[in-house]
Amino acid sequence: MTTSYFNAHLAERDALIFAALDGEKKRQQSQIELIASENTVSQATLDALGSVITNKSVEGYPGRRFHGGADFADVVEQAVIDRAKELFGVAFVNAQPHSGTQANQAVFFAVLKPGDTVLSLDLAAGGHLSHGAKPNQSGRWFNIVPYGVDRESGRINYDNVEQLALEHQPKLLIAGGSSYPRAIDFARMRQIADKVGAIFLVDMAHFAGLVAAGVHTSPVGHADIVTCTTTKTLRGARGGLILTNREDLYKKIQSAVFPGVQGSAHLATIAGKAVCLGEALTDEFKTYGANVKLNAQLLAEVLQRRGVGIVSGGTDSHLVLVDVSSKGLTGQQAQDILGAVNITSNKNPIPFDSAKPSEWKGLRLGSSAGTTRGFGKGEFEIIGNLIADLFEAATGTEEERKGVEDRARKTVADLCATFPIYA
Ligand code: DSN
Repeated sequence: MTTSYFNAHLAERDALIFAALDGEKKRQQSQIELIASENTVSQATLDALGSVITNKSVEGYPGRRFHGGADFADVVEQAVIDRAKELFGVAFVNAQPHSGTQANQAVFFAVLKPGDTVLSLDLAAGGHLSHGAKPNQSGRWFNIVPYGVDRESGRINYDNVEQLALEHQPKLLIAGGSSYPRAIDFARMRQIADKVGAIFLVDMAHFAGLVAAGVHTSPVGHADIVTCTTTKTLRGARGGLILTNREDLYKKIQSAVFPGVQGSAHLATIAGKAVCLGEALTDEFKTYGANVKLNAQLLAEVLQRRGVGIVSGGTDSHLVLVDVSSKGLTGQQAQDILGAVNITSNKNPIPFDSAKPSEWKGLRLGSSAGTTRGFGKGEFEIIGNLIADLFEAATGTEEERKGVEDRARKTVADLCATFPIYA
């Protein structure tokens, strides 16, 4: 093998991929990221993700591997386990799920049989694909009973959840999702699970970083099992974790992840998870988490003040679900309007929305990535007003629309230049 194989960097070896990754870096540097599931990882996390440990195959768990040469792999995976235990105050951790969806799939594999009943938040009400959406394996292989939210308040109606649980006797009750902006009453959900003997799973993928920072109620102590991703508010590598205090469930989860639904561990990702969990244990991260929540609340307030509908009237997390039909728009139109001025967001269903994505009325926004680059109160006030201006101009004259768009593009460019990333 020539030395260039080991030493030449991407720019020299693969022009197509180098250009795409360079373009992506520039895109992230020059756009305001408001997608609620995204964040911007540290250079230290990037270093771990791009490290030589990607070459190593390991099956099994630290100290009990099927492959030799696993000493350093064990150090890395054990660091994730120890740090997650400390961060979330749990007894047992599985560090290997490739993503939040695989974490949930492993939980299903550990505690259910095909055909068993699961009670989970409906996708349109803020749930997640892997909690029983029809096209997902969870929705195909299990009997899913969805619960929703109140039409008026946009919040979970716990009496309704209890009624459904009593009627359908689920084996698994799930709380959490991808676009439910409000705090969940974990204690009440625990009571409901206990009434019917269900296992209680909380998927805190979106708000795990806020739990870590101490600005969101922790599901640990209420749930039998907690899953999460290490991306999103936890601001780390793209992967999953499973946490529990129950040794009986831990044993089932261990064999459900490997060899149940996964093979060899992705060690570079696991190294990235370790780095971000180490960062999340610092005081700096606690301040970050508090700011993420304050910034999301401010964004919701500004938009509401400007007559933009906010589902549930606000947020208790990093996530703001906007009803853009309040400004005569669809979610897709709103996403495109913001995209045209370099603000990234995603269309989303809102409760009781159409099943067709092209008709969705929602736009999901999040404050995690903006807060990471240093945006505070002043910047989120500007961003909220910019969004409202753009929505209003969309139904104005061509000249008005162009004027607002030009100003917005300049403001976005100025904000990104003032708060650079990976400079
Ligand atoms: N669950 C998806 C989301 O919330 O956007 C991806 O993480």
